[in-house]
Amino acid sequence: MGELFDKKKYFLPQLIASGEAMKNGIDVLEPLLGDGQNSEEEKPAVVIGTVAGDIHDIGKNLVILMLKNYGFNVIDLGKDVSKEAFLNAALEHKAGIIAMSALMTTTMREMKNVIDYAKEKGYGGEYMIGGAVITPDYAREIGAFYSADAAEAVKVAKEICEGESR
Ligand code: B12
Repeated sequence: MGELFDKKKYFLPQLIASGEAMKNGIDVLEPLLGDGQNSEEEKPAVVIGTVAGDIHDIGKNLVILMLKNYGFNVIDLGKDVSKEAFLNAALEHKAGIIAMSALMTTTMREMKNVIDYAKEKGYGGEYMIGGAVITPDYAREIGAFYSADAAEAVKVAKEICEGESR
């Protein structure tokens, strides 16, 4: 869909329809994949959302699907999530990881705002970020772990739990 959009063969209505189709597909897959209860030891909670000003959520939803399937307790805050909402949910659920998605160059900066705000308020967990515009360098720069896709997100989340450093 992304490639056809870039080539101007598809337009916004098709993209919105693809987003809906993806969501419906995930709703079908999720119960079939189980809840990951049998997988290894108990994993910490992960609070996840698309940052403020950004409504792209297809990639984030794939990351959630994979993390849940590997036994993580994922709290999905949805899209256009404020820094206050990220922090409040992380504290409420005692989350070990705040995970953020951003698909636009304009909204990726919000990730740093969330991290600065959470640190200022004393949150001691880790951060994991992703989305098409995010690079490993940017993640390092703002003090977050990076993952390029949903499968790698599971690997990175496991490494965070095992106390690996960036
Ligand atoms: C689908 C889409 C939309 C849909 C979104 C539907 C939905 N429910 O998400 C709709 C039509 C709503 C949309 C709207 C807009 N879009 Co749009 N959209 C796209 C498109 C075509 C595909 C994005 C996508 O879903 N990819 C598929 C998923 C699976 O990939 P992904 O998100 O990258 O996720 C993977 C990884 O990145 C990673 N990942 C993602 N999140 C996270 C999070 C964590 C924690 C981790 C670890 C990993 C991770 O894992 C995922 C799975 O492997 C892209 C173009 C492109 N080629 O990427 C443009 C694109 C992102 N959109 C763009 C723009 C500009 C907009 C609009 C502003 C357009 C407009 N003028 O209104 C609005 C934005 C409104 C807003 N405020 O957010 C631009 C952004 C440009 C930029 N660089 O800043 C792009 C790049 C298109 C372009 N070439 O111009 N869009």
